Amino acid sequence: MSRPARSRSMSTSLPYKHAMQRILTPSPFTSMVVHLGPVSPSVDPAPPANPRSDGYGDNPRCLRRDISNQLSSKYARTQDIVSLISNSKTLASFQDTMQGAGGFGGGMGVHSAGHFTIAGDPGGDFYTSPNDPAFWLHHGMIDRTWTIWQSQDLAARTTIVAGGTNMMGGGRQQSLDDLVDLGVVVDKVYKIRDLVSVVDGPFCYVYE
Ligand SMILES: [Cu+2]
Repeated sequence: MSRPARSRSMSTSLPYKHAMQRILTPSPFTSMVVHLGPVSPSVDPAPPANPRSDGYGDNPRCLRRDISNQLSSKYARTQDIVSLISNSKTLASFQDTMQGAGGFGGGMGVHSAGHFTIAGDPGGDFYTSPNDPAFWLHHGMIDRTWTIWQSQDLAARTTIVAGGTNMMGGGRQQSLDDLVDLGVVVDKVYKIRDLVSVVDGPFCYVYE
């Protein structure tokens, strides 16, 4: 659900250029080493090229972030999240608003803004951004936001999908019977309908 708009953002010149790139200041991740990628780096200076063309080679380097509140203070405020949840009457509009599908001219969605608030390497690389631990905090909030939206009309909103089948947008309309194959990450191949509830199927969690 989250990938297409992000890709669109990554392939477009950013309206904001951060002034500094830094190694992390003291924190649990100060010495964290990143291994995969880069595939589509967005930082300057760019990390060294990966020894393999697919980005899967070992390429040890320091985790870097390029944190700024420029985007989060405009597009990822509490009021933006409240508006997203309250004003999205369909899943398609929820997704498009969350992604900022209108492009930079119409502002950013909370999803894109969160990613560019972290930025850096690998956080600013579409293909390897999950290797920054902060990615999971951001996507946990994305999931929480979706779950709150879903709970506003639970029965109806756990039996729907919207959007096309291509990761970059487009493709034929998705179906609840389309398959989700996560490759080496998960052995089982699920249907989307198995994954649209946080308490049924393989998931069992709620947000407080
Ligand atoms: Cu994301």
